[in-house]
Amino acid sequence: MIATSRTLTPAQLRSFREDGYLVLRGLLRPDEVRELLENFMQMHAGGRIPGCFEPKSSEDAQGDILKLYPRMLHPHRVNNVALRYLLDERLEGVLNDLFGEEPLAAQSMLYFKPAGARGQALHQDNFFLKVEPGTCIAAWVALDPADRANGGLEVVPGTHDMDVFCPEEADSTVSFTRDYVPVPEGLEVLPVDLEPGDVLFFNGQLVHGSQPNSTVDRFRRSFICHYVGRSSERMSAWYRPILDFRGDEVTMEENAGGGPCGVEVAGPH
Ligand SMILES: O=C(O)CCC(=O)C(=O)O
Repeated sequence: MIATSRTLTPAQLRSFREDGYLVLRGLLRPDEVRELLENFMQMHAGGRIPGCFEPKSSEDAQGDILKLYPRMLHPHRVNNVALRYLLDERLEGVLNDLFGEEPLAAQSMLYFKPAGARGQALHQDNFFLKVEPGTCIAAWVALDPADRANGGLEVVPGTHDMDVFCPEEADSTVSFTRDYVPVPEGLEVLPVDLEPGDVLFFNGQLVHGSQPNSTVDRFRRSFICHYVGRSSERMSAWYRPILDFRGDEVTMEENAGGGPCGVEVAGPH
């Protein structure tokens, strides 16, 4: 499909270009949020889905709640509800405008992030997706209120047009992932509070992450999708198959190099 729709206002587009992120409030309706929540909780209740959802038994989890509620990787490959929302036409319209061309879908994830779960250290998505030229864009869909107490998303405005940084090692007591990008001098971390149905779009250079969920009784569930523009020439093969918004597979050359940091990254971020 050609990028013709103009979904966003000029001010919204300008804001995305200037800050590297944009929040659209209430993009999904309450009944749609409920549908997604019911869908993913049902999948959770169904247990292990090889390659997508790999929870441990209570015994093996050894008190780590994230081992009972690990994130789902690429649920759209095994679940039609996830696929439908990954390829939702409202997201397509926004992404058309943000990329300035046809968007393609590379990834979906579902984070349960229950009370007590660790967060995800600051990082840049394009360190992992390795999209060239250009970068990827994430659509982070809040399914619960996401705030400072339950480990909502944090962004570092000003990093969105910087190069990819070589990560350091994260503190594993507060992050379940390994890589950590320190906040560049002069910039600040900004928490983005969201309500269910709000969608945060951000580009793949923007440094972002989240703190632990410090509540005792609240999930912070989010459906997270990553997209690339049609004119991208190379990216990590881990995200194949790439789909257009009709659901058809699109081929793209593998970006096989180690990236600017000289590290092989093959896998989720
Ligand atoms: O939702 C989170 O806590 C972090 C998600 C994230 O950083 C990502 O999807 O790249």
